[in-house]
Amino acid sequence: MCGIVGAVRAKNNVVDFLTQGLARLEYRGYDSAGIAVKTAGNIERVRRVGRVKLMEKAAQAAGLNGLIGIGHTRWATHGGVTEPNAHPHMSGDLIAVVHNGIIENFEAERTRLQELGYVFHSQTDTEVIAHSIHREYTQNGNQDLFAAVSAACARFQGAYAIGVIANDCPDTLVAARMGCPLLIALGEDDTFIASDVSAVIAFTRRVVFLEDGDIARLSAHGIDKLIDKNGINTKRDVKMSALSLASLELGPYSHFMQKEIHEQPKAIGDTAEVFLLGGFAAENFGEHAAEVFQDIHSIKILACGTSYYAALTAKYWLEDIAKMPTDVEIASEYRYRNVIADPKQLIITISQSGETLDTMEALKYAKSLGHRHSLSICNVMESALPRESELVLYTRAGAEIGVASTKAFTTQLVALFGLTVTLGKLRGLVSDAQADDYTNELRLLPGSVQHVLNLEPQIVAWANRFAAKNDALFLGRGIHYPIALEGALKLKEITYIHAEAYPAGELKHGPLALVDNNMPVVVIAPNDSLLEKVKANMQEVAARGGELFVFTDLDSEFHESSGVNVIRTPRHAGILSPIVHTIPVQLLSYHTALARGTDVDKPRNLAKSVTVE
Ligand code: HGA
Repeated sequence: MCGIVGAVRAKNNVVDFLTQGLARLEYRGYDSAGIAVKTAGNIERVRRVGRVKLMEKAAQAAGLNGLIGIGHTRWATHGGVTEPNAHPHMSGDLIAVVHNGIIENFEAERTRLQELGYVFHSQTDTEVIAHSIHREYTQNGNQDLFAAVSAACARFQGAYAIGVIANDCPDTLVAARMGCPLLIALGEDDTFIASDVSAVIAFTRRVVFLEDGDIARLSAHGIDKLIDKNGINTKRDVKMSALSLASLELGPYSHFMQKEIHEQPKAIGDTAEVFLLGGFAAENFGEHAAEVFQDIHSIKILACGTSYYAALTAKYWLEDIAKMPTDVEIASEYRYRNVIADPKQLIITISQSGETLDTMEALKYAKSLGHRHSLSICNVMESALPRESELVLYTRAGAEIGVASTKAFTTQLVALFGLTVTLGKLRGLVSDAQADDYTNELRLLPGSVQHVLNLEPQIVAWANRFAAKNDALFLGRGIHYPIALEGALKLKEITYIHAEAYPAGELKHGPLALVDNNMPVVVIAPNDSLLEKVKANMQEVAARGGELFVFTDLDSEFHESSGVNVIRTPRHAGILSPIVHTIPVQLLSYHTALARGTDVDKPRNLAKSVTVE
């Protein structure tokens, strides 16, 4: 959440990089955008409420030009969505700052700085960063910007990634990271900072990922100084990013969400390839994974949002196939609970970005309690969670830009299924013949997903009817209950229709009271052992005038009738059925959002990569 960029260049105007970079990072926050550039005169700032495009036009009209600058696209945490609250924030005309994160002790800092005579112009926590650096910088005459940022950072509690420039220091950009992502990118005569690699990839592929506590001083020629959390001079490896520019472009699609839904056969196939080529081998998860997997007797999965639903689905597989007791918990709840730690319980964290702060803090908490083993399932290389974990499996979904997660979810499921079979084999519960069957299921999966994508026209027809509704219920049973939860979440996120999901058997214990002819009820009802139970639950809805929208399989004998609409997937996908049945609920939400005219890729109040608590 919140995207930050910055650049110090030897020859070229920074404005084109700042605006292009912010456009790439807009999925991280889109309340307001702004840049600050050291021009031939002072630092000049352009900020606008709304999208980067608006701000870019204003920057062009103002003719901003300079070799050093910073930029920001905001997802507000402290203070409303207003221009005075938009970043960059300044202290006088001397210091300009962009910030991603939350300064938890900002009230005490603000009081201290006000007592020193500083006047605040915004409601943000970020403004204390600007004034605090100003104070350190000017205390003994303008000194060293790097030292001032270090001294100021020592005062802050909370999470931040910041970029700082000073009016009288036109060759130096200072960057600091604590808990929020930040990287440095090295060009020929340019040095950049950005929240993620998508912002810089059009300029350079050479990147340095900062670690928590790092503070760096940058010039156009690279990193002049870098200290770690202990204040020790350090060096970080330069990595070549493999991210493709094409993966960041829309191509023939109207929305990133649409593109990402349709990329699923490939993303799933790419992720499954880990197990198709490497077998269900422990080494897929790290060099010492076999020892770790032998040393555990249960699993706890910590995650948020869509990743949490992937975890709930995996619980069924892990307990059924690998007989591994599995607990699933929302990361932001876990971290504030008195937990009884178990060193033989493997902690798994799941996060698309690998930077989700709640999940990260939950992992740190688990480790502090004495959990010895951890595994992360993430989609972004070099992100924070894998770095903090003993083992990792990267999903190969490619860049996911749409705020509502789609291909990240289904590839997480593939990874979790691969983990299940791997553990099952190691524990002697999955024979070679069974493993071969699972391999075949994985091989067929991209094709099954493609077949469901081909059902899109039928789903569009349903979506047009959903568009007029205010509420919806999603039902599933067993391993398809988490898919009902994911369907309801997708609908809420991008259509703003109030949606809830229940295990179908739970309907009569309360939510049935909501059912009338205005309440569409979506049922995930594949042909599995619970089908007859689900059918009985559907009768309860039909008897009360509710309209049913049933996603089922070819062979499960449902008949369309008044109040019962049916879409069939072409084949029952067996153990991987939850993955296949995710696709229709994604398409239903996407097309309902189109029919309602909402902003599919940038739904209100949300942003991707949740790096604040
Ligand atoms: N706290 C700052 C930055 C918010 C942020 O990083 N969101 O992801 C603000 O509210 O402006």
